Amino acid sequence: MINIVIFGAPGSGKGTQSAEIIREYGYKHISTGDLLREEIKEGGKFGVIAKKYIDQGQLVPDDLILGMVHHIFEKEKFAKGLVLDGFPRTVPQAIAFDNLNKEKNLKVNLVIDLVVPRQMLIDRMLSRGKISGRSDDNLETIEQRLEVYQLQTAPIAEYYNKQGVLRSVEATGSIEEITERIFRVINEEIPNAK
Ligand code: B4P
Repeated sequence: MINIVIFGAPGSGKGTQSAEIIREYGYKHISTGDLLREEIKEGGKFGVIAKKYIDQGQLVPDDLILGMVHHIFEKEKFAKGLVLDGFPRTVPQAIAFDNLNKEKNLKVNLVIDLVVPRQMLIDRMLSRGKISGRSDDNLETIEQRLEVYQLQTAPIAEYYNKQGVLRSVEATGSIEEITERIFRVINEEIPNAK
């Protein structure tokens, strides 16, 4: 099974581009953000805890996320490939994910870092906020999410760079242009991606 991590700041287009990769390569999608929003909608104990963090622009604690991912990873173990969207988001999550992969003789094959200027990230999330009703797409929470990204998530790039699996992609322009750049990188780095 091939693991592709879609990495980047909030609003960089991770969800949008994951959908394109899945369509093209037939992989399964694991989006921790989507999973958390489903939990919130269901209104259980886990969702109530997650909402508190998300609404403040903070990350949900690692142990909760890892429990959730472990469960989904087991469920999808027969997939041809996985697109991990929004996970890992901290270095401890990246280390835990490496350990989970090692147990199964798997690895992270490629990490695609979507690079977008800060103001464009803010504009994208504000315009999504107008239609999505997402409680974290308002200016105050967006600024907090961007700060948390710099402090807790950005260091993962160096972690994967040391493993030699990180590739940056300029994620500005039309969705189609960005998708083309991403497919090119996948085909170069993983010749058996399909
Ligand atoms: P996510 O759902 O992952 O939210 P996100 O980082 O803001 O990215 P998202 O996928 O929504 O946006 P995208 O870049 O696709 O996480 C939400 C919260 O859940 C986190 O803040 C955190 O609290 C928690 N969480 C999730 N995973 C966690 C983890 N592993 N550990 C701890 N906590 C976790 O797209 C942004 C917008 O841009 C879209 O509206 C899209 O339409 C638009 N867009 C995309 N490409 C574009 C383009 N080329 N041009 C114009 N617009 C574009």
